[in-house]
Amino acid sequence: MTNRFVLWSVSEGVATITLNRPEVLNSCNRPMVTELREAFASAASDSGIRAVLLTGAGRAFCAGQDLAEAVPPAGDPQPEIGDIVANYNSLIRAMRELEKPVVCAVNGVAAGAGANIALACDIVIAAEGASFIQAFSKIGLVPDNGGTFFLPRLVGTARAASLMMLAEKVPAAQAVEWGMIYRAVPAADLMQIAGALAADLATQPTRGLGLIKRALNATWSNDLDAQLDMEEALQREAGRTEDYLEGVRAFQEKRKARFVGR
Ligand code: T3D
Repeated sequence: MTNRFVLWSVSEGVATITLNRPEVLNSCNRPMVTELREAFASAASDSGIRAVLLTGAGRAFCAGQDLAEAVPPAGDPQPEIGDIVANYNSLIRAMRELEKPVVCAVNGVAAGAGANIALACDIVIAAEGASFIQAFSKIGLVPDNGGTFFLPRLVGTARAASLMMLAEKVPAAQAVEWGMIYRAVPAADLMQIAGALAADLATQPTRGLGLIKRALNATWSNDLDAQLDMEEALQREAGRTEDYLEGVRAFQEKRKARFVGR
């Protein structure tokens, strides 16, 4: 994996992925999105990795698409931006298909694609000074990176439509109040709190957590019958894991469980 624009480190079962173009608020050029996707693929293929922590370097989480890359030199024809979006789509699919928990530590502004990359994570914790902006409409574009999927499901259509059409900044506290993210914490504590959460998740029953993620992915399109059938199938799978037996034994023996992630 080449690491020009994305930092990658692994410790105690947690892969920390850091967007690293702080001079342009970690806005995404194509190689950065490719590196990010590769990082999630590495997290998927390495059984030693049991949780992912995603954050940004510097004062921002991510300002979305690198607009310097998107706009052609004066006089050149209008660019075809479908390829840029297709690259993002592969990233969002990789994030949602990764059957391991992804914690996002939003350290500053998350705008455009950056906001929706955060919303594609499983548990989002933001610094109190961070904010979320569906910046797309300001430049004549449509929310992408799954924004039109995640946001209305998180906050309802009325709020989603307003945020997308007005491109208003949503401060972290309001994002919590609206159910867009999980927690807002003091900036100085963000990495400690998010890191401890990811580290704890990395000691939990990884297969079970992955199956929860699969069920949550499906619940937005399944009807009740289909979801009940899916729960039954997933529970059969979870019931065959070593971690299930260990969890029950630990309960019976009144001790802390030692989960191995399978
Ligand atoms: O090809 C396609 O476009 C399709 C894909 C689209 C997906 C998208 O994400 S579209 C949305 C793109 N993002 C935006 O429109 C957000 C643009 N940025 C902003 O609105 C503001 O920068 C922020 C609200 C995020 C933060 O404002 P502020 O005042 O804290 O910082 P700033 O001064 O605006 O930015 C600091 C530097 O970062 C500045 O560079 P400089 O002047 O110091 O050399 C600025 O140009 C640069 N920067 C910020 N955002 C981007 C960026 N450079 C390139 N691309 C950016 N998106």
